[in-house]
Parts: sequence; C-alpha cells; structure tokens
Amino acid sequence: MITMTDIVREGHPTLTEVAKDVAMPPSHEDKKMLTDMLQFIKNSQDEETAKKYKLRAGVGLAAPQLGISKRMLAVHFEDFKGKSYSDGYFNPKIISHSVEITYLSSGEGCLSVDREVPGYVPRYARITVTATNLAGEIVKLRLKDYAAIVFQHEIDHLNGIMFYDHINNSEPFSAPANAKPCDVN
Ligand code: K1U
Ligand code: NI
Repeated sequence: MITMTDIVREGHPTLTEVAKDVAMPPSHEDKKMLTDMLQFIKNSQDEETAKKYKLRAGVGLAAPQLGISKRMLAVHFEDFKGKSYSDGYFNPKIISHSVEITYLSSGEGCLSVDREVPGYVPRYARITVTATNLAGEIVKLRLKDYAAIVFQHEIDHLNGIMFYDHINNSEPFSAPANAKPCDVN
C-alpha cells in the first residue's frame, strides 16, 4: 500500500526529470504500480483510511512523485458537474489544446510540496489527451475546466514541471491573459 512516506518531495531529482515512456503492453509490474497509485488516491479521499494512515487528500498522482521516472498517472475526482474521472493512464499525451486559459481561483497544491505556494497557475481551458488506460484501452479524453487542470498538473509531473513553475513571480495573483477563472464550488 502506498502511503505519504513513499511520496518524494521538492528537491528529489525525479520531480524535475522528463519521465520515460512505458513500454506497451505494460508489464505486470507497471500495471500493479499504477493500480496501487489509483488506490492511494481513493484511500486519501476516504476519511477513515486517510486518518488511519495519515494520508493527505489528493485528486491525482504521477509516478515521478514516487521517485519512478515513468509516464504513468492516476486520477480520482468528480468535476463540478458531478462527472467522475477514476482511472490510471500510461503515456498520456496532450494532442490539442484551446487558446483560452483558465486557472483555479484557489491556486494549486501538490502532494510533493509541503508548503503553500500562493498564486494563479495558468492552464489551458480545454485539452484533448490520448493514453492507454488500466484496462489496456487506447482512449481519447476531451477535458475542460477542472478536469483539464487536474490532468495538466499531473502531465506536468511527467515532464519535470511543478505547478509553481507557472506562477508569475512578480504578480502571482494577476489574472493571466485570455483567462477565465475556474472556481471550486
Ligand atoms: O499531483 C499532486 O500532487 C496531487 C494534486 C493535484 C492537483 C491537481 C489540480 C490542482 C491542484 C492539485 C492534488 O490533488 S492537491 C489536493 C487537491 O487538489 C484536492 C484534494 C481533495 C479534494 C479536492 C482537491
Ligand atoms: Ni503535484
């Protein structure tokens, strides 16, 4: 079972590396790791399990956050309309994106960052992602608003990019150009 002690923090080299593609079809080992990553996210949102194992709640996790430089990520969340996203993905790729930008009004956090970093994180408002899911299907996901933000945060981890790399240092709360805010609730 994955717990917070498995999650690497700022300063660990895998968080700033470009992760390697996972060979397809995935090995039993890679599939097991991605399944465990998805279970961690589910556990982190389960009040009892999170309390018992001292898990910080998350909506996604990328393999580099476990010190594993492979292109795998898991997500488990509902968007603001109640649509669920719960799966693991190998080799996700953004194949197109909007010109329009969005950002979470509350800013972003990260399970690999044990501090608050204030500021808006500009993200594409809409993206299309291709990947292989845990069931072995090649999928094409059309994502917008909150779902697009979560996937971009996780795909950034596969490219060695942290959310705060996108924050405007001199004016962290100035709305990015072409941007509409994405409000949590
Ligand atoms: O990758 C990570 O470190 C997980 C991170 C992902 C994230 C995506 C988009 C915006 C911010 C963060 C988190 O899940 S931080 C926790 C979080 O956003 C959350 C936790 C519980 C409920 C709702 C949100
Ligand atoms: Ni993160």
